[in-house]
Amino acid sequence: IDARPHVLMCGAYPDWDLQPLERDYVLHKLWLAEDRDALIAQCAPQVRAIATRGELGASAELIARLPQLEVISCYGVGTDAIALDAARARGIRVTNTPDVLTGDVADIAIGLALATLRRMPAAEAHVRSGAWAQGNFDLVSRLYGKKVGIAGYGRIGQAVAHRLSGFDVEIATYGRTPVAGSPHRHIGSLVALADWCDVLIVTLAGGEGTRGLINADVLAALGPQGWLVNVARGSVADEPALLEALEQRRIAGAGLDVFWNEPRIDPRFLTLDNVVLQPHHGSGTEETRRAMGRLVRENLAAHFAGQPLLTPVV
Ligand code: 8YV
Repeated sequence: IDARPHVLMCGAYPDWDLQPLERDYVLHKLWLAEDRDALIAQCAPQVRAIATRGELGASAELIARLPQLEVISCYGVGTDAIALDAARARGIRVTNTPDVLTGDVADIAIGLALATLRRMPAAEAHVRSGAWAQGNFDLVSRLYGKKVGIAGYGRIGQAVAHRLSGFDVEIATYGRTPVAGSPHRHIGSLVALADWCDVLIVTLAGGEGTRGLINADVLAALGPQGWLVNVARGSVADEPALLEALEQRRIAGAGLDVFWNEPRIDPRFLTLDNVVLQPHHGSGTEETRRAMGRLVRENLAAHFAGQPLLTPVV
């Protein structure tokens, strides 16, 4: 008989992860199912693990339908889309992929800040379209010399600050708790940070505790000369307020990797010329995705071998 544990996969993984997973587990691929409900009902009696992705998570309803569930392994550091309380209540373990993606997400924050202030995508379009021969591109804004506020000063926020320390910018930070030994000024409210800075980089964790924190007041404090970069979760911004501020130029512009309703984002973003948009790709390098996949597999393997989990959340 086939002794491999059954795993419900909520989203696609690259082939280099799928192949070893296929070998070690019986996989039920929810993202390929025409009738998701039927697939869940059919595999529920066997499923002992969920393999999911940061943006897909695992709902309380899904967890409730899987009576044999023991472990949820998340391909991503953010577990805000996983019903952690429901898992905790049943003693279901949860793992994520911290650290291996920190550098990449910090890199994309810097890249978005530069691309947005320097308007690099629009400038490139100017070259590609041949318009350059008819005239020079508009003058843009510089990053260096500016005041940068970092909202969310955990692993990723600290990596952003580390990278920025070579950029001749002033840095201040906001986080739940001031980080001991930080060389940067801590500002105790988001409105005060937005008021102080020219560029606000958001690396806050997602979830109910941070929902809508980047609201109309914060955007008003950032002001018409202020820029927003969000590499955290779409949910941390009040997106209607953000769209309005961008459309009415009440902030200068935004570099965004995350949105409400990904991947079907609000089409109003697509018509703005003061934004640079990325497809939730902060961790999307081959090097990091390989490391994330390895961690997902190693956590599952550790669980089924009765070994300590590598990166437990619950
Ligand atoms: C990924 C992420 O895009 O780590 C996270 O929390 O959002 C990203 O790394 C995602 O989890 C991959 O599906």
